[in-house]
Amino acid sequence: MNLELYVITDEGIAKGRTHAEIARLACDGGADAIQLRDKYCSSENLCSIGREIRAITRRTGTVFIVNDRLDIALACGADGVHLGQDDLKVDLARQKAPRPFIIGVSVGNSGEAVAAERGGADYVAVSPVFATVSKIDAGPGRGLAMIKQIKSVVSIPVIAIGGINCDNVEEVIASGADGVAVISVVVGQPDITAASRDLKKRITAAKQSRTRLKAINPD
Ligand code: TZP
Ligand code: MG
Repeated sequence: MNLELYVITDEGIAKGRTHAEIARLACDGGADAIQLRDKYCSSENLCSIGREIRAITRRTGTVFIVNDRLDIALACGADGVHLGQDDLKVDLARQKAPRPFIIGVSVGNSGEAVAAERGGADYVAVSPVFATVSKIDAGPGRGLAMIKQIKSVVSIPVIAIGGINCDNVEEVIASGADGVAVISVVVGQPDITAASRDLKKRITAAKQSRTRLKAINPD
């Protein structure tokens, strides 16, 4: 499961592009995972958009996750669901959707991260690392130290989310994140494919220097 560059769809800032178009453009730019996120869409529409994105991501071998809705994720054949602290509990979701179905959980502290892993999560998203305008109720940024702290208490992948851009992605990866989940730095750009490619390149470079540094200084 590669979640290095995890792009979340948002039609509100996409300059007229649909969820499916965002997904296709981001996949073309090398996104490793796409999350369909829409808080206002009807279940019927969400499911049909989900089916479209399933077909797109199948062609590129990209992981496909649905936000909030386990029912929709299962109905449209997605690889997984992403749950917040106020959504369906992870252990209940896991009972309904055994592995290899992927379950991700947003966490804001070590306790939530440990509970998510124990409940059956496959990854946690540290949320938000920096302040963001893309999620109204995200709250203040928790900082890079939270990534390090959560990395030290779980063994599942830790994805960083919130306010991540081309200028700070290197330090986010250097802090131990296994991947970054983003909206505005990709979806809000005129060229989603180029923006994805650029961010992916920066993640790869940051991971290489992290590996080099670890080889020199294992602690
Ligand atoms: N969950 C926590 S922060 C966030 C979500 C969906 C928004 C991330 O968007 P951006 O534009 O990359 O800060
Ligand atoms: Mg949610």
